[in-house]
Amino acid sequence: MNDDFRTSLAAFDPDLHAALVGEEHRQQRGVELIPSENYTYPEVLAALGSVLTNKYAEGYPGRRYYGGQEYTDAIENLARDRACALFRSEHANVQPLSGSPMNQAAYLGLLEPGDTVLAMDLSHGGHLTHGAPVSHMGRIFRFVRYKTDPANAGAIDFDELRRVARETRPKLVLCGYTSYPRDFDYAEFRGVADEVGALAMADVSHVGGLIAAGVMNNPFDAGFDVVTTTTHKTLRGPRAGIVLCRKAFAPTIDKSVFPGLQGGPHMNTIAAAAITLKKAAEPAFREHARQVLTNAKALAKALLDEGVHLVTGGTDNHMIVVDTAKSFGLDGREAERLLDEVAITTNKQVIPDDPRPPLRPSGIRIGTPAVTTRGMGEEDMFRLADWMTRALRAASDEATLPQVRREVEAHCSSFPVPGLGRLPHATARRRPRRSLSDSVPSS
Ligand code: DSN
Repeated sequence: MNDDFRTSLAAFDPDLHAALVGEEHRQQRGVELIPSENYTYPEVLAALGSVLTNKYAEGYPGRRYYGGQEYTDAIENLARDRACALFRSEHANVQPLSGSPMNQAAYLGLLEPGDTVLAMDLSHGGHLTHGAPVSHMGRIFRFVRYKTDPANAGAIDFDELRRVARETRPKLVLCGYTSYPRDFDYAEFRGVADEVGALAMADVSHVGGLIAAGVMNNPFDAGFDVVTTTTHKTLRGPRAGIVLCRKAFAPTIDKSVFPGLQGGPHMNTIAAAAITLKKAAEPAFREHARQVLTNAKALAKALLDEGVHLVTGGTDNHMIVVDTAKSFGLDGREAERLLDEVAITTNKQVIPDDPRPPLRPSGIRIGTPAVTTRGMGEEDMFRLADWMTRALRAASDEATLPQVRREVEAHCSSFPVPGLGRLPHATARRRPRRSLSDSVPSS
């Protein structure tokens, strides 16, 4: 926010201004460990706040339903070309407004209502849009499940997956996750899809940035048909989605996104995504992605050294799933709350075959993209593990939590948040007591 805008907003809408400044302070003051969050680039913030938000651009470059598209066409083409180059894809649709519509557009384009989809079990890491019964997709399509194998360090149980595929003959084999700390062998999935005549689709939203940087496996290298990714997680961009696909599926996917599911694309967001994709092609981004993985391994090791139980016993990506029930005798909601008290933001998370309900699950999910973006390294991960374990062991200990919070906030003051300049004083009275996420499942 520039200073002129701050002054005029503060005068016009002091309540909104106070909340916005409060959020800026919250982001600066504490540690962000939610694995799907990140700090975007100042250039992205500028594009999101640009005049592109004024423009309607239904359709696609060269065939729009409104005039005045000479610049929007150029912007969307840049985003599409950069996405294709980065992910080695033959086609990209950059219009999905976020992750859920992105996956919905892919399913609705590729499938008929009632078709069977083989996807990851939700408690083993699958996403709501991968067919949770509470999602509309779960009502439209028939989702059948594969799981991970705890006895084999959380690897996908391909014997079981193949058996379910042979029995149910899915039209689509979907891989991807929102809470799984390992990489995938995409060729194994492709092999199963081929055997039963199914399409192969991957939702790589969590690891899109790591794949773009070449530090994790790319499903297109295994011949996948469709790959979806959000742009705001490891990619560090605006909140949006991209559907990537082989050329043969391009007309189907494009028709499904627009006019099938959405209206006017958000051209300010597409411009921000184009900037993000250019950044992701730079050598510095590859270094950043490597550090995200190094930090995740360091944090996992430090927690393991403290005797903490991690789902799958570690991590190969940016994410760690902590079994807080087994480690600290705390459900995920209580663990999330205690960590909030010390300015470390995490989210409660179900673990494989969790006996507890989603609002009081057995674990939390943490990840290293945001802290790495902020410049933290392995040494800082050891500090983080120490603060987390002290807070989670302190429970109702009055003295420990404020002490840990002071240490966290003092440390964070040396790591500026990208895009935040000099901050005005926050208005403490405006701080809400609890987050709305209490009433919504965490994926
Ligand atoms: N809500 C996202 C996440 O946190 O992983 C996925 O949609």
